[in-house]
Amino acid sequence: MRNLLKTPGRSLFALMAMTLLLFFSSCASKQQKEKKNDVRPNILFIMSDDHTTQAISAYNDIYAKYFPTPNIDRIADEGIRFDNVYCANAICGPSRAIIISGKYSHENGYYKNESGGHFNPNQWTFPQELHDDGYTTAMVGKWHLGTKPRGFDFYMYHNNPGQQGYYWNPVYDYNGKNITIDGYATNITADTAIAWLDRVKNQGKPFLMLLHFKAPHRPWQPDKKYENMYPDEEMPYPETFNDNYKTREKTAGDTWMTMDFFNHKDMKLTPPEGLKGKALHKWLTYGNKPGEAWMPPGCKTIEEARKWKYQRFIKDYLACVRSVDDNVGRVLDFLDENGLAENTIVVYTGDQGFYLGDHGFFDKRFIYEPSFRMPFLMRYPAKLKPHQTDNHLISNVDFAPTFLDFAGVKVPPEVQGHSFKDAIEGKKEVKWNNEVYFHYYEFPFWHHVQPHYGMRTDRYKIAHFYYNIDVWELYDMEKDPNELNNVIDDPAYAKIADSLKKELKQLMIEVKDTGSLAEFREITDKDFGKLN
Ligand code: SGN
Ligand code: CA
Repeated sequence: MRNLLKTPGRSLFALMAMTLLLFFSSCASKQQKEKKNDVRPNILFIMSDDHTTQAISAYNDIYAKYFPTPNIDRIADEGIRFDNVYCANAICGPSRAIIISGKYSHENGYYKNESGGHFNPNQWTFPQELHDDGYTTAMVGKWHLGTKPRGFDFYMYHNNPGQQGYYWNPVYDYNGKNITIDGYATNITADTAIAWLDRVKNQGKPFLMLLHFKAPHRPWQPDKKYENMYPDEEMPYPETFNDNYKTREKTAGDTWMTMDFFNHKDMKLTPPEGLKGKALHKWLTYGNKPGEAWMPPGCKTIEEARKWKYQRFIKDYLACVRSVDDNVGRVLDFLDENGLAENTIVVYTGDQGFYLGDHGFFDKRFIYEPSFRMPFLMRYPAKLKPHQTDNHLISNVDFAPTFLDFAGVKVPPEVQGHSFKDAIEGKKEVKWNNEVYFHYYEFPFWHHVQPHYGMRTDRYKIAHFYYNIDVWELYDMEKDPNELNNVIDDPAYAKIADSLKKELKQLMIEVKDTGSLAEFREITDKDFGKLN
């Protein structure tokens, strides 16, 4: 201030500075005021790990009679069930990275789980953006990206080695501090989410919560209360349970994810007494590798063994889903009881699909429908009509820009996805995706699925498996929705194959996945480092 009086130049500068300061402080207080009446929607993004459409009754699954999901279904009944949502890489960490960054794996740099390194936290993410734009933000549950979550006022994520999470007595990183909480992870994750929602509900700011259940991921351990409540009946088998992999011998026919690859631990067998350390580990994981297929007690034929393993697996998986569904119900009740339901966008999804005996598999990874397709349900009573179904082809790169659009926040140009808000609100003249893109890299661990890229259109799916084979596949989804007949060599499809290959090439240019096959293989081979 003293200098102000000395030289006219300086005083002018100081005056300007003061004016600016006053201007900004008035803006700030305006913002504060605005925040008080901030009516932008809250966003509650619920994502389970490996929960697939074939185990959600809103999608009319074959298990609905025995294991319905009434609470998850509520989101669809009171909002929209999306039937064509796909992940751009059907594996956990990479799918999560795509969702938060709005970019494909080759642009966000997070390609694989196994030796996939850490998600680069310096890049743009939608939670950080919403946080910067006045949202109060939290993430609870499975994170699985190695680096600490950024852009969250609160986080608590599974932080055991590998970050897969434990079902029982999970270890979490709680806002930077490692803690163990006694109990069952699905319940604890929901408890923590509800407690946080309760803390922020009157802050006068909209919230974003990522609520990520570890369940129903392997090793499929249900809560005690559901452990012995299984129906006695045999669970139904999916239509493709006995797939013989004809026309797909080198791809679907050459994996380590058939019923033969369930290990002793998956099947909850009791280890022989006295086994410890390495020997115990070897016994528990026996089944993981080729040549380790074992016969369950009392089974005489391979057919019996396959069915026995499927039954044990599916009942555990569905019992894990039951806890997820209960806890989704608790969270929805909390919104109701606190008058938050109307203005909260609730999404329920899984990080990819999953094989529940489909094609004779468990696990995911392939571009085939059961793992490529994601469940996606959305409710937003203030703006979206109930009882709707939606058929737009949507990719998980589109989630981030859609949330920003609903929040009225500008989407930065580097984001590769597109908002589907206008499309689902029925606005005319909306140009929408003709295809969804896919690229999977991890090989051979886990489960020996050949790296491949491809796309799905309304009618067709085309994919190129390229790591140490050179195989193209083409499916006519209208005639062959179960993808049992690869028609790439069928002369009747020659023209279509040709034009789809061209379309795919064009799409790869558009999404900037233009590396050579040798470069793609390098990604598969490269050790980017381990989590934790
Ligand atoms: C673990 C599982 C695999 C699974 C991957 C990836 N093995 O490694 O079966 O495919 O996770 O799952 S386990 O015996 O350690 O459970 S993902 O959901 O994280 O992609
Ligand atoms: Ca997963």
